[in-house]
Amino acid sequence: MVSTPTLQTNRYKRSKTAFAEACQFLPGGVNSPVRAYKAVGGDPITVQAAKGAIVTDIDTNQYIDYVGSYGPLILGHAPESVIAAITNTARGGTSFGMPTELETKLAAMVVDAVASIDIVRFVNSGTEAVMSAIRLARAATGRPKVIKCTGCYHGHSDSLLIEAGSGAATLGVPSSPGIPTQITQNTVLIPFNDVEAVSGVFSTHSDIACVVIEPIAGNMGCIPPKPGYLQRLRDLCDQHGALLIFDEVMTGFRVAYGGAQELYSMHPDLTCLGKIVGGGLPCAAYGGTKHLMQQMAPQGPVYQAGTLSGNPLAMAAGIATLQTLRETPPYDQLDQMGEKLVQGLKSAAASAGICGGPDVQIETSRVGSMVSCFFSQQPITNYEQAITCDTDAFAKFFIAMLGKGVMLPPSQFETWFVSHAHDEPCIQQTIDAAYHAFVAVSESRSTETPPDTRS
Ligand code: KE4
Repeated sequence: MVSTPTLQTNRYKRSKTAFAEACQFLPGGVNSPVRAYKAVGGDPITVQAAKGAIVTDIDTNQYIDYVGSYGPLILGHAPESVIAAITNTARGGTSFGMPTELETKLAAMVVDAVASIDIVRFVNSGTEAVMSAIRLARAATGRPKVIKCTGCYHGHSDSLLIEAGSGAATLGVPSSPGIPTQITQNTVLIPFNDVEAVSGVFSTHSDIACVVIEPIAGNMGCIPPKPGYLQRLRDLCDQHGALLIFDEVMTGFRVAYGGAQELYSMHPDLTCLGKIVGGGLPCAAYGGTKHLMQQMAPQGPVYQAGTLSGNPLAMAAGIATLQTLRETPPYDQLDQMGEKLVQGLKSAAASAGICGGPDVQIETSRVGSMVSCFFSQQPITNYEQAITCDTDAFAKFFIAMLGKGVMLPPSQFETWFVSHAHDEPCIQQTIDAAYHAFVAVSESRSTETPPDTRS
C-alpha cells in the first residue's frame, strides 16, 4: 500500500525553515503567488541551484524539472552559452539608461523570427508587454473595449484581472480587490475556442479595440485552438475594424522559432513576447507593423517607458538563446520528447488503473514541448471544462511526483515545459515516477471515506 503522499518534513527540512523565514518578509513567502503551493498543499521547495533538466533544492534533493521557470528555459537551466553571455556583458556594466547595440541586435532577431513584427519594443515583463499592446490598440482604434477569453492569463494589469459575470459574453468584474469596475467594464469575457461567442460580442459592441488571446492557451493547462478558431478571430477583427493581439509570451519561440503564429500560419496585428526572448532574465516585448508601432513614444504620442527596458544583461541572454534556437533548432527533439512523455503518462495511468475507470481519469494535451495532464473524465477545450478537473487528485499526484524526484508546476492549471535538456532517460524516469504517483492517487481515492451524501 503506497502511503498517501505528503511532503515529509525530514526530506524538506531546510526548505520548510527557509519558507517560514521568507514568510516574515514576503507576502505569502513568495514573489509570485503560484510558487506558494496553495493549490497542492504543503510548503514550497526552496531551490539551491539548477543545471540542464535538474533542479537541486536546499536539502540537496534533486528533481527533473518541468516548471522551467514557467517557460523561459527552453534550453534547460544555465546553458553555457547564456551564462557566458550574461557574465561577459555584466563585466561591462549592467544597465545604462542609454541605447546599446545589444538592443538593436535582439530586436533585429525578433523581427527576423516573427513574421508579423516589423518594429518591436522591449519591456520587463509579459504583463507590461500585453498592457502596452492594449494601450496601443485602444489609441490606434480610438475604441475602449477589449475582448479576452476566460482562462487566458495575460499578466496582472487592471484591465485583464477579471472574471466572467453571469453568462458567457458579459462585461468583466474585477477578480482582485483594488481594481475599479470602471476599468473592468471595458473588458468583455468570452469562452476560449468559441467562435460564436466572439461573433456575438462584435454584433452587440461597436467599440471593440482588440481581441487579445493566447493562441495556444497555457494558463488553464495547455489547450490548443480548435481548427479554424484563430482564423475566424482574424476574420472577425478585420470585419469589425478591431486589432488581433496574440499574447505569445509563453508560445513565442516555444512551439516554433516564429511562435504559434508560424505554427498556425496566422498574422496578428500585435504580438506580445516574453519568457524565452529574455533567456531567463526579466525581458518581454511587443511589436507589430511600422504603422502601429510608430505611434509609440517618443516617435508617436502613445506613452510607455521602463528604467530597465532593454537592459544589456537580458538582451545578451536573449541573443544567446535565440542564436542557439536559430542555428540548432531543437523543435523536432522537443516534439519527440513531448510525445514520448504524453504517451508514457497515458500508459502509466492505464497500468495504474486510472484511465477508463469509473473514478479518476486523465486527459493529456500537448503542443510541442507544452504538456498538460488533466485529471478529468472529459477532453478539455476551454476554461469552463478545465475548472471541472479533479484538483485534489492533481495535488496528490503532484506530491507523489515530487517524492519521486519530478518537479511539476504546482497547479492543475499550469503547463509542463519540456526543455532541450530533457533527454530520453529523463522522460523515462518521469514516466516511471508517474506510474507510482497514479497508483498513489488511485489508492488514496479507494481508501477515502466517500462524502456523506445522505444529509
Ligand atoms: P509576466 O508578467 O509574469 O512576465 O507575464 C505575464 C504573462 C502574460 N502572458 C502569458 C501567456 C503568460 O503565461 C504570462 C505569465 N505566465 C505565468 C505562468 N502561468 C507566470 C508565472 C507566475 O505568474 O508566477
